Amino acid sequence: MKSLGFVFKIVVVGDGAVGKTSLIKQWTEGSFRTDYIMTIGSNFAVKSLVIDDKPVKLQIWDLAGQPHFSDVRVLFYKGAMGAMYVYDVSRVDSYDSVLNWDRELTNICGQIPKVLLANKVDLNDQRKVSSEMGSVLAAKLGDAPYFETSAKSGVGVNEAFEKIAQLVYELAKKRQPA
Ligand code: G3D
Ligand code: MG
Repeated sequence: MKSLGFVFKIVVVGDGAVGKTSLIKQWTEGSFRTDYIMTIGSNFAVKSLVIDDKPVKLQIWDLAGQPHFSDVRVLFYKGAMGAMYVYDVSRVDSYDSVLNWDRELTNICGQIPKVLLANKVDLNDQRKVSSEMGSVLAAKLGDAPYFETSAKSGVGVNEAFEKIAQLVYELAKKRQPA
């Protein structure tokens, strides 16, 4: 089969202000293109990387203020091959929301690879959600890989994006005829 490379749609999901846009910016800095899709009210960024010596393009969709369970939300999720769930370690409510986000996404996408990001770990003295709580949630998400990140310092950010790319790649490879 001719190798055209892969394009993967990845959605970044979580409550407002947890750092989704900042994480995407941090990861794609210097090597990205963003497009705004007006009908969906979302930005997406594209970044190329190489996995297994193969060119892979990640199309990262950034959830903005779309209302829950609306038609545009469905369009946002549709075709996603991987998901990054983000919460803010200084806000327990954003941690509690993750399972709701997972329910909403799973309704539309079924089971797809996911990773969990505990963001803003640079805010040490304001931290309310422990690493243990993070691990418990990751287990509930079907043993999703768990990362502690800071979009501010950059800690953990590459690792999280590379992990979701790897997971989606492995699944796509399995599904593609040799
Ligand atoms: P969202 O896209 O999930 O809504 P944003 O979140 O990326 O817009 O971030 C919301 C606010 O949190 C921003 O602050 C941003 O700078 C800040 N932020 C994001 N990630 C981190 C982080 O890892 N550490 C710290 N300390 N702050 C972070 P402002 O003040 O610009 O609204
Ligand atoms: Mg945003």
